[in-house]
Amino acid sequence: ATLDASLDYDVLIIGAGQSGMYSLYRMRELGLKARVFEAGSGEGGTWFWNKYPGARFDSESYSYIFSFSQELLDEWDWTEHFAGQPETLRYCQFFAKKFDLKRDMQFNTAITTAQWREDSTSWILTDGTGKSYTSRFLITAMGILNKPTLPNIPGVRDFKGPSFHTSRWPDDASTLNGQRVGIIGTGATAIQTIQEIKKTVGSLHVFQRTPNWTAPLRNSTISPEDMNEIRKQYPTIFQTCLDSYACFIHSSDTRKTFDVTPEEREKHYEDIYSQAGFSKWLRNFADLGTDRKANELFSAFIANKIRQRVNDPAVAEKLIPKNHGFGTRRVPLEGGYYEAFNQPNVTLVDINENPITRITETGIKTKDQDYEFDVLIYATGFDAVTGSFAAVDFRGIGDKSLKSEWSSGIRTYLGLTVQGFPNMFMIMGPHQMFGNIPRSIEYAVGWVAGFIEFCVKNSIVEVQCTEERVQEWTEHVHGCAKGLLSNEVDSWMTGVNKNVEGKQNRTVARYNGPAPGYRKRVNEVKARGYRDFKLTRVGNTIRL
Ligand code: NA7
Repeated sequence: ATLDASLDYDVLIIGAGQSGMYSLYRMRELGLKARVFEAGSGEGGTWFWNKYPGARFDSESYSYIFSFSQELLDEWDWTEHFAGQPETLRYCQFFAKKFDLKRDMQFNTAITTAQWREDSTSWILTDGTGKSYTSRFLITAMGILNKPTLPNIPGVRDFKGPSFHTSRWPDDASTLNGQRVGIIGTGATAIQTIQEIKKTVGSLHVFQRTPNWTAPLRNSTISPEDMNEIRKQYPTIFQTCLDSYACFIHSSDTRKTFDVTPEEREKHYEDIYSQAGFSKWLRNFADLGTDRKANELFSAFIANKIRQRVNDPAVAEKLIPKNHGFGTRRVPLEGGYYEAFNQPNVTLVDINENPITRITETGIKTKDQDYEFDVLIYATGFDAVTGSFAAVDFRGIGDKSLKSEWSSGIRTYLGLTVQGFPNMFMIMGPHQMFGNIPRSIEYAVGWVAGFIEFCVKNSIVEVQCTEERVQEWTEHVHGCAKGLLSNEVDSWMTGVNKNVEGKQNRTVARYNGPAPGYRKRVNEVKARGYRDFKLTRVGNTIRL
């Protein structure tokens, strides 16, 4: 039964990734009737789609999972400190199976419209086949990197051989044995792909527009004994994450770059460089992300490491970023990326020197040369954060479209709700805290579940954030971004994707403040009894 017999469900959830799965779990726990819609044919979201060779965590596996269920923690063993995609997808499947989630999930179902109905205070969603579904609440759990974008290069559809985006990797492409391969892009995805396929391709040409700062991941296996030790550490691991700036296991040094002697500084740089995972970025001196001179110093340190690893000095120089500093974009991690360029069959093509003029039937044409390939790979990223929202026609009060609401800038309250879109909650929405994603998901889903429970208990049928609070939140989010070097650089985190109309200029797409501060603010809204929202019982607006 539903809360309102005229509706199909209490809660509809878009997306069966980790956000959607956990949302379903929590809604069921409240005794609500919920349904998840997923465009893919299986659960897992990011880990379902991104099955390109080499896809893996850049964060420690045991810090990047759900923490809420002791049983789940007890029953799941990680085999690598930084798990590969197949293992993480198995984890997602294990989670779904353990809690029997799939009976309330509908796959191969892309939601195309979502319309608020004022008279019945409910949402109606339609899928690609025209079927519709109604509910009181709506949770968007669509992920921040799920709309792949192809490059805006003429002829992008002309290539006759197999060509695909990394997040749509065909099963039969496997590792591209002996093939002549071209890859466009040098982001985190391309770096993982290149260092894996370099082992089997016949030849590989890497088309680079902007080099990225990357450093060793230093992955290793986890023995069953090690796993038992890690399991004992889980409470500490999760607490460490919650206490840190962006919920990672690593926290920055309390010292600033110029507080220490050059010798001490060099020693710290070498220490963090030799450690696994994001240490180089997140255990760096406190001012890496805010002090230009400090940032230049560490960038120079990494540049030297790159020079030491790449045989051809001219290639090394091309692989060193010149226009942005270390850590001002999400730092990709690698294992053997730079060494790929020492292989005789791998070529770096700097497309600033030699621009691509078009994709042809047989390969890529640049200003100076025609390249022929058997396979073309687009590692060209995503219409991030807002892209998944743009793919659904969301309509709120007065038929207002979400697209138009955000056309002159993202505006939300807490990154969780949007003015004029009642009863809609966003998990990993724009202006929400998302550092370590599972930590952030667990928090956001927990908060939303608390709010929905409150509504059910108090017979509240409509909740809406107010213009005043949205204004305050938006200003707060922009304020948090001030002074960060990362906000002076084009990246998906600053809302830029040159392949997407309306995403040519930088904006603030995510919450840049510290995670504990974010949670404090959002917890306070709950503690105040959600009075910051306009709350409506059947027929009357209340201020509780
Ligand atoms: P990214 O980080 O957005 O990288 C996309 C790459 O594709 C990047 O090197 C782009 O160069 C390049 N690109 C995009 N369009 C073009 C065109 N038109 N021509 C040439 N090169 C192009 O996406 P990823 O998938 O690698 O990583 C996304 C996140 O996933 C990552 O941050 C992790 O959190 C996991 P550009 O830098 O724009 O010059």
